[in-house]
Order: sequence, then structure tokens, then C-alpha cells
Amino acid sequence: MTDIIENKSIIERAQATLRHNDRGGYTVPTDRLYPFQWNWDSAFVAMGWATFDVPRAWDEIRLLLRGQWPDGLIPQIVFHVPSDDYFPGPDVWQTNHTPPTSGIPQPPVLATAVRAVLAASPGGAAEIAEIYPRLVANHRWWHTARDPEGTGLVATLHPWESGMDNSPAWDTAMARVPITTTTTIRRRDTSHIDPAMRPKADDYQRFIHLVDLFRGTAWNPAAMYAASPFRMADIGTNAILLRAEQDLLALSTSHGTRAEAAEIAERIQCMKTAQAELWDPKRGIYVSRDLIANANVDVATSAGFLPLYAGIDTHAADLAATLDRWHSRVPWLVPSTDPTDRRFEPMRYWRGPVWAVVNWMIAEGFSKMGQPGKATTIIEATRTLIDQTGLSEYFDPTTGAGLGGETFSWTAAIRLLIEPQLLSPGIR
Ligand code: 9WN
Repeated sequence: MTDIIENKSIIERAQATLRHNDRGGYTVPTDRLYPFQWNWDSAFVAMGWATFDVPRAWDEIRLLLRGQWPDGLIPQIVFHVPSDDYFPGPDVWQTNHTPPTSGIPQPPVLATAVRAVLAASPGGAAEIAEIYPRLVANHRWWHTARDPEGTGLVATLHPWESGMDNSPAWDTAMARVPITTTTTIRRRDTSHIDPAMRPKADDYQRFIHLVDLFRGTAWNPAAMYAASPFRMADIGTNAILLRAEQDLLALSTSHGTRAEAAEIAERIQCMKTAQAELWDPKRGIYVSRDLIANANVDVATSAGFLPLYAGIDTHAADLAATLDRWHSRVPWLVPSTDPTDRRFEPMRYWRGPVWAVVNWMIAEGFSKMGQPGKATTIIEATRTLIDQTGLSEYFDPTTGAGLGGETFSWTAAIRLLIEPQLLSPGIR
């Protein structure tokens, strides 16, 4: 009985958090710290809304797509209304888009979310006719802008694009990026959050150096690709895109043409082959690749489990063993960095903490790839972390403490998505 009441209250709190962060059709990640619409946050959040308000889920997607560029890019941030609470704002990006946006992508979860929200829509949804072609354009953008040589691996040109901003996977490559900037850095994040839980000053120098560099190309995709000293095949982004391609393929059978389906299927084959090459037998996990140094990165992160989420089952048992090894070092899964690695920092953002959205994708992968026990372990850990400490941005894998921002939208969305009785068949 107590369980049921507690359960009900966290579900109500998760729904109330989305309503609280709703700014009239789009959801901010959390009040003040992130006052705009973020790309991959909104994809997860749309799935969360779909568990209790399907029309609102479609609004989330439609408003994100207002930021889409003519060439297909769906930007990392849409600045629907001005705010001084965040740096860098539209004055730094200068992308010349209405509404104002940043000029880089984020992991492309959107097609997966659209498929899930559609499945939760009784009798289908009129929205899909307008949305499907935009997804097609976006996936083509990824391949033309970020894999111009057709290797099957798309490139990430800025750590913010990976969504895992200060991951140790980027350390070696980011050391190549100068710390000089033409933009004056006026960080706002460290006035909202303890700096020990955020990226360091040098990280921001380099983040903004890259923004200055790209702005200098007038956001031209080919020029950015050529100029960037940071060019990584991020295993997370590549796996998420591969998964999204399969969701787009499923959508294409009822909403697209045969030619589109064939084009998507061909890309899927090519991406699967290329991702297989990113297996690291020593670390028992997939890793990212530095496309400038032509070397795989030497650190294991939680993104390395995501090829399971993309439907690659070759190493499912090895990845289950890796998860066990990590679990023997930290009580709370899944740390964002291998806890045996010297670069592991349990409280610093993407260098150690647990993130609910990543857990959800990894659990989804284990569940579909023949390791349901591992999926259950991860989901139970996620549920307990949230129910015990709240809807935090991320969690300390050594203590379970909630870290970063509070009343966080994507954490609320994941709490709704892992509540069995709330799930529509499309999201299950
Ligand atoms: C930069 C909104 C975003 C997430 C990212 C997370 C963080 C932004 C920042 O917050 O990044 O995009 O300013 O720190 O790293 O994954 O989408 O929640």
C-alpha cells in the first residue's frame, strides 16, 4: 500500500515537473539553468508527455521542428524567447535563423520519439504527414554534412553535439583545440550549480573557441567539417542515429516511398558494418574514434553500450560482463565513465555521474538483445535513484545522491517511461 502511494506521488511529481517546465508547447530542461528548447531533451520529453497527454507530445515535436534549417539540420537549441540565464545565447551563435537557434546538432533521438508518440496516438495522427519528410531531410543532413565520404560513421564536430559535453572520451582530441576565444565568456551555469559538478573553465574556453570558428564559416557544413580540429565518430551519436534510421524505415512503410525505404535500408547496412569496427576487445565495450588522429579513443564510457540500443547484438554477452565489472566498483548503474578509469569523477557531469536517459537507452538495448536481466537491473536502479532522491539532472554512482539541476524534464520523462502501467504498446 505504501508502495502504491509513493509510486503515485512520484508519477504525479513527474507529470507536474513537465507541466511546470512547459513554456506553451515546448518544455525547458529545467527552470533558469536551461531556459530554451534542447533537441534530444525534447525527444525524450515528447515520449514522456505521450504517457499522459498525447496532443502535448506532438506540440513538443512541432515546436522543435520550428528550429529546423532548410538544409535539414535540427539544431541543439531553439531560442524561442530571450533569456539572460544561459550562455552562450543567440548573440554568440549568430546563425541568422528565425526563431534563433544554435548552429550544431545533438544526438538524433527524434525519429525514435516520433514513432513512439505515433504508436501512442489513438487512430494515428495527422501531424505525421508534415513531420515525416522533415525527419527524412534531417537524416540526409547527417549523412551529407557529417559523412561526406560515405564511411558509415557520422562526425561530431563539437562536444556539445554529443550531449556528453565533458566526457573523458573527448580529452585527447580537445587538447588540440586552442583555449583562445574572440567571444567574451560569461558563464551562467556556475552561478546556478556548484562548479564541481560542471565542466571546467578550460573546457568552456575550448567549447567557445569552436563556436567562434564555426561562426566564422557562416555555419557552412562543408567548411565546418574541414576546419574543425575536433572531428570524432562518437559511438553514442552513431548508435542513436542507427536506431533512429530503423524507426524512420518503419515510418517510411506507411508514410514514405519505396525509394526512401531503400535509401534508408542501405544506410543502415553501411552504418552497422562501420560501427562493428569500433569494438574494443580490451575494454569489452564499443568506443569512439578520433577521425583526425585516426585512432580509437582509449576510455570506456556509457555511450559504448549503445550499439545494443541500435540493434547490434554481436557483443551482447560481453557488454553484460562489462556492466557487471562496473557494477562491482559502484553501487549505482550506469556510470557515464568506466569507474576503474583514472579519469572517472563521480560528481562531475559526464565524467562519472549516472544519467536517466542514457540508462533508459542502455536498458532498452539489453532488453531487446537477449539480456533482459541486465535491463531490469538498470531500470530498477534508475527507479530507485529517482524515487529516493528526486528528479535530478544526474546522480552520483558511488552514493546515489542527486546532482546538478533539480526538477529536470528528461529525468521526469524517463520516470514516466519506466512505469509499466503507463506505457502504450508503442513505447514499451
Ligand atoms: C549544452 C540540456 C543539455 C543536455 C546536454 C547536457 C547539457 C548544455 C550545457 O544540458 O548541455 O548543450 O550548457 O551544459 O550536457 O546533454 O541536452 O539538458
